[in-house]
Amino acid sequence: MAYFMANATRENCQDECRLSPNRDAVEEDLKKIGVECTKVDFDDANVQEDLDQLIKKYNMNYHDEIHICRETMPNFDEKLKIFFEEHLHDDAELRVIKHGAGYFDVRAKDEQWIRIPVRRGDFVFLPPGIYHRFTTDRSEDVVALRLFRNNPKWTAFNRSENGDKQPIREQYLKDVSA
Ligand code: KMT
Ligand code: NI
Repeated sequence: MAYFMANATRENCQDECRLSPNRDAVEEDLKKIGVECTKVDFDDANVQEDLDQLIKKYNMNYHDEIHICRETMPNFDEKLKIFFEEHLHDDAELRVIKHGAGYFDVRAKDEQWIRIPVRRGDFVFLPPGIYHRFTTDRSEDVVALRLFRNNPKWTAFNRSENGDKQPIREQYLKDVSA
């Protein structure tokens, strides 16, 4: 279950970072900003059908696999730093967590961060133009499927740099203001 999160730094971002008292974010909170979450059962023999359905529903063609792991990913600390920098993309970010656990943080309308904890079987859809960031939990070992159409535009535009100037940001704000 997602929740509105406390301030996080690079040092504590792999902890839960809950507000005290906790404040859950409900499906409606996520819907308002265009975020969708669902589940896939990797322990079901028909998991490929579930994945195919998602690929079809979101009009994707392919998926690949990314292993975010301290042991195997070169420049792990640098990569995590990039993932956790508030950014947006021209294309949607669709991820299914196959192994491990982490957190997707997304900006709510009032600029608060909503934290979406993810683990094996969780699917997350982040619309193009939404500000977000990602971190693994302290185990630092996540395998994720990335769903995409040909040549996805996942260049990260950081908020601290030129994110606000991207046309997709304007489009996104228009879409969620309706
Ligand atoms: C991104 O673009 O922020 C990512 O791909 C995050 C890692 S996927 C679990
Ligand atoms: Ni991203």
